[in-house]
Amino acid sequence: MKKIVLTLSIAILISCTTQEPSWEEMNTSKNEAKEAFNDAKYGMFIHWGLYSIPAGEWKGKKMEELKGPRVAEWIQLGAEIPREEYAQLAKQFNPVEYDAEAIARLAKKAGMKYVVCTSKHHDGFAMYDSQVSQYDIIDATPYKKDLVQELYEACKKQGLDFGLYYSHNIDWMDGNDCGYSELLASGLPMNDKATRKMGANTWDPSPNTFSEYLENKAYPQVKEILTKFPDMTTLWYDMGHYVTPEQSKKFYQIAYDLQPNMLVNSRVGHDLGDFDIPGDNKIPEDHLSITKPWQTVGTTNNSWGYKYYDEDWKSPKELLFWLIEIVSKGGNYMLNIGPKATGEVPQQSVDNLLVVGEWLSVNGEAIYNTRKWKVTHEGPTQIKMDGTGDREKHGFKAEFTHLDFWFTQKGSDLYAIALEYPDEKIIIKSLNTENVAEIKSVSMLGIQTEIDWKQTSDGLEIDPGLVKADKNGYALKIEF
Ligand code: FHN
Repeated sequence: MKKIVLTLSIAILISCTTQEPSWEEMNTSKNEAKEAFNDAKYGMFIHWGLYSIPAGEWKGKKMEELKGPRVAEWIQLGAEIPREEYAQLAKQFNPVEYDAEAIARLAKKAGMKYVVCTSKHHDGFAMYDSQVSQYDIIDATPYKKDLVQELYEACKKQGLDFGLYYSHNIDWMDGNDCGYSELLASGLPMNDKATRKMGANTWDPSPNTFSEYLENKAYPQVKEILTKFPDMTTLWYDMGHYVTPEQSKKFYQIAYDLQPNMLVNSRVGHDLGDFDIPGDNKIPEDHLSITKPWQTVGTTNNSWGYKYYDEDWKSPKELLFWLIEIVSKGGNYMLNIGPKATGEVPQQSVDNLLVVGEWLSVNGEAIYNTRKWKVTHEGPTQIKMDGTGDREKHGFKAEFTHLDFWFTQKGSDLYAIALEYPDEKIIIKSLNTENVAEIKSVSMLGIQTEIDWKQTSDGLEIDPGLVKADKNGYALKIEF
């Protein structure tokens, strides 16, 4: 009898101690990782896959003449390419010019602190060596090398943090209709994106069910990448419009079980992310309403995947604006490159990234490890960034003035960042004697020479004739 009671209590004890942690517990346990995420500020996103072969055109038709979004990685849906026909692209995928080390060096030189690469996008093709599916870089292409592994190692070598993108919900090869009909049948509420059936394979869905896809491909592949690539800092799920709360929880839990310190983005679904994504190419207007760490993801032109005719490159100045505006609002900016099918990174994106990197090598102190201040920006230039389509349609017409300043803070120091140099006396109004404490010193990052300044009830007055620290702008360090 005693033995039975003892066995029973041990069983109860084990079941209590092995009880799964709640989402709140898992999320809170990542607080240190969230601080590191908030410190990093700037990283590289890489969209690369079979879609870089058609590069935005299928059988003579460009993305704009096809269905769905205009971004090149959506070509399979856009042209409703049958699964087997699309899979033939793998036979041509041989990126002999791919140089993982050069990409990692580029990220480093560009001032980026981490890299996140697509391990599998919506087309369902794994860019790494997967044992779960033969629709992968090793089994299906002549390249036969694990290019994610190469990048992972190159990033480690450069001291860059590493993360992976995984399209968990949409998989045009194996994901049936992305769970649309199962979600409908479940009676669970649909979010408005899901009701639009957006992204579902309606032209040639795989014969298996969505649940089978989850069990046999998505969950195992997520486990696989997390096992193959240890110490990741972020796992980037995408377009989780049709996943149920239970499925989102499972995707989160798998991540936590294998890499407990890694952050999962909000697109896992159902508000279970550790950090938020306000939108693609979107800067939040009301950043104070975001309670989690957040990240804006952006393109260097208008497409994520390589699109041969997209020449609408964001200039270095525009990219600097995105970075500064986001960082002044407390966010993190992940900027994309879309390598060609050969592995080569489009030259214009390389050039523009490097110019931003030069600016950061002088002014990085005002960006990295900073936090938002009570004022994010002062000055006449008001720019709204409302998504990929919006930026593509309206272009970028802003002209910055020497009166535009963005602010960040670190400890008790404040930074005022400008994209234009003054040719007359300037007053930084937010730094007037009413608004801030007495200023002890003002210096320009990267410059040894003293600058003339005076703090009055109107603001911080700076005399013109500033030495140019970097041609694209400067940052003032203000000490109290
Ligand atoms: O559909 C994808 C798109 O192709 C790209 O991967 C972006 C990156 O944030 N995410 C989805 C659209 O939001």
